[in-house]
Order: sequence, then C-alpha cells, then structure tokens
Amino acid sequence: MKDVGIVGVPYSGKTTLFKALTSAGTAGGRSNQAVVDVPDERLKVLTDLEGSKKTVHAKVRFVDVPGGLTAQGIAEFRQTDALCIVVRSYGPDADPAGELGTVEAELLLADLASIESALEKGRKKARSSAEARREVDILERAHALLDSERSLREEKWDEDELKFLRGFGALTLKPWIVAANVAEGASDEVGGLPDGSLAVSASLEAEVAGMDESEARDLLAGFGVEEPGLGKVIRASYRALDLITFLTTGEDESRAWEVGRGAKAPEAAGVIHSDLERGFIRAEVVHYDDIVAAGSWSDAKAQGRLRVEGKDYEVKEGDCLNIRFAV
Ligand SMILES: Nc1nc2c(ncn2[C@@H]2O[C@H](COP(=O)(O)OP(=O)(O)OP(=O)(O)O)[C@@H](O)[C@H]2O)c(=O)[nH]1
Ligand SMILES: [Mg+2]
Repeated sequence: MKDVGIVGVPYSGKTTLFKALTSAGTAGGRSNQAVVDVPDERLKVLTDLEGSKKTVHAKVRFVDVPGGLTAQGIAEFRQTDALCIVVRSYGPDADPAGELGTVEAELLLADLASIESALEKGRKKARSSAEARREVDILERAHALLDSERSLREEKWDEDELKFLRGFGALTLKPWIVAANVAEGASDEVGGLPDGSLAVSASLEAEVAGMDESEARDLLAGFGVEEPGLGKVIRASYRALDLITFLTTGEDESRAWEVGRGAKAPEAAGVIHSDLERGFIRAEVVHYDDIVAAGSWSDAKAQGRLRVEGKDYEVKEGDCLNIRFAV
C-alpha cells in the first residue's frame, strides 16, 4: 500500500479534498489519515464471472496535515511515497501556478535544511568512516542541486544513492501530482500547470462523498464531471509512482494488487505472499480481457488463452495470475 501526502499552501482545499477522497470526517488532531479502496471496475466483473465470495481492492492511504507544510507536516510527508499538491484554482484571486511555485520552493527549502544538518554531522564522522564519506558525497551532490533550485528528482541516482536519499525522506525525490482545486462546473483546463495536472472540485466532491455511487455520479455528471476525483487522483498517483495493477481471481476472492512497472512474475508473487516468491515455480497468466471474452478463467483456459510463464516474465497491467509454488 502506498501513502500519498496531500500538500499545499494554507486554505488551498487540502482537507476538503481529503474528505472527498476518503469520505472520512476529519477527526482533528495532528494529522488525518485514511485508507481507501482503489476503484477498479474489473473486480466486480471478475467477482461475478468467478462467483467469488469476496472482492478485495488494492488500497492507498491519504495523509492530510492541518496547516500543510509546517514542521509537523514536513515530518509526516517525509514518510509518504508520493505527494499530491493541491493548488486553489477557484475564486477571482486564484493563482494556481504561483501556489505550485511556492510549494515547490518550500519543499526545496525543507530538503536543503535537512541535508545541511546531515552534512554537518556527516562531515565529522567522515574523518573516521568510509561509509560516512560516501554519504557525504551523496549529500554534497544533493546540496548542489537544491542550491541551484532543482529538485532531487531531476538527477540520475544509482540504486544505493536512491535508497540512502529515500531513507532520508527527501521530499523533492518523491513523485508528485498536481491537483487544481477548481470551482464547481469549471472546465478541466487549468492554465500554467504542468502536463498531467488534474482538475477536481474539492467542495463538490466532498458534497457527494457520502452519497451512494450512482447518486454521486449523477450529481457530478450534472456539473460535467465524468469521473469522481478519487479515481483521477489515484490513477495519476499510480502513473507518478510507476505502478501497475495485476489481479487474482477464484471462488474465494477476486483481488487487485499493485506492483512496480517492469516487475517480473516472482516479484509480483511476492506481493501476494513472500512464500510465493521464495517457492515460485511458474505463473499461469490470463489477461483480464481474455477472461471477460471467454466468460471465466476456466473457459479462457479451455480456449487456449492461458499462458504458462516463468521467472523472467514481466507482469502486465490487467494480468490475472495464478502462482504455482512449492516451499
Ligand atoms: N468555494 C469553494 N470553497 C472551497 C473549496 N475547497 C475548499 N474551500 C473552502 O476553503 C477553505 C479552506 O479549505 P480547507 O480544505 O480547509 O483548506 P486546507 O488546505 O486544508 O487549509 P489548511 O489545513 O488550513 O492549510 C474552507 O473554508 C473551505 O470550505 C472549493 O472547491 N470551493
Ligand atoms: Mg487542512
């Protein structure tokens, strides 16, 4: 499960969006966190076709911190996997591009401050430790980047360097998406924001959050909104995190799982259970579309649409997997 931090300048609509995405009342306190199902219409189809007793969605956790990028907020956001930057795009004085710039500058400064203090400590240790010297090298490169107002994401790091910087909770290393909080009924086009930014009306979405699904869709459609914000935000987050969804289905349950794009079958098996990765023998694979076309997993198999794949197979979006393993 991935954690997505909702960041933005004060009053940009973070908490409103958080409530809309999670249908959760805000408990107040230091931060709001809620785990929600990743919407996936394929699961209902599989559940019906296979007669599954349970339907289990992939999950994502959203984190909202009152006041945004306060010291508390920065500490919380360091733990997340991705950031959703909310910029206010409604009202006569809206300046979404300016707000985005402000947030980016704050994220840069937060990283700069933490890297400077780590450098100070690291340089002392570096006199006696080779490990610390390597870390200081990484920190110095990171510092130079941030100092020229570039985020850490813009540099090519090798796996070890990435691991170190991630462990550090570097904010500008995290993938991020931009959500423009637009007025009800506004178009999806918001000027001045990067490609791939999405538009949501946080207040409208929060209004429909408690309604049942078809009622909510009708009301949103009345404002020209075709898809609820949750789906949009999660899809954009998956894209930013480079995740794909694979599925498992059967009598017990139909279920969605997430894995990094490019993952091989054993790694995907390991998402389900570490035993399945350790004892991986082969994967039986039927693509979701083939199950739907055939009418069920076993019909797809009967029609020769089931493939047997080995440990080098790269799992594709929408693959349904049955892992054969022995431990
Ligand atoms: N008209 C309108 N008002 C909104 C919208 N989104 C938020 N607001 C209002 O703007 C104010 C601030 O919204 P919040 O969601 O609390 O903003 P926030 O980003 O969480 O603010 P902080 O936690 O204080 O940083 C509230 O009064 C909301 O009702 C919107 O889409 N349309
Ligand atoms: Mg708030």
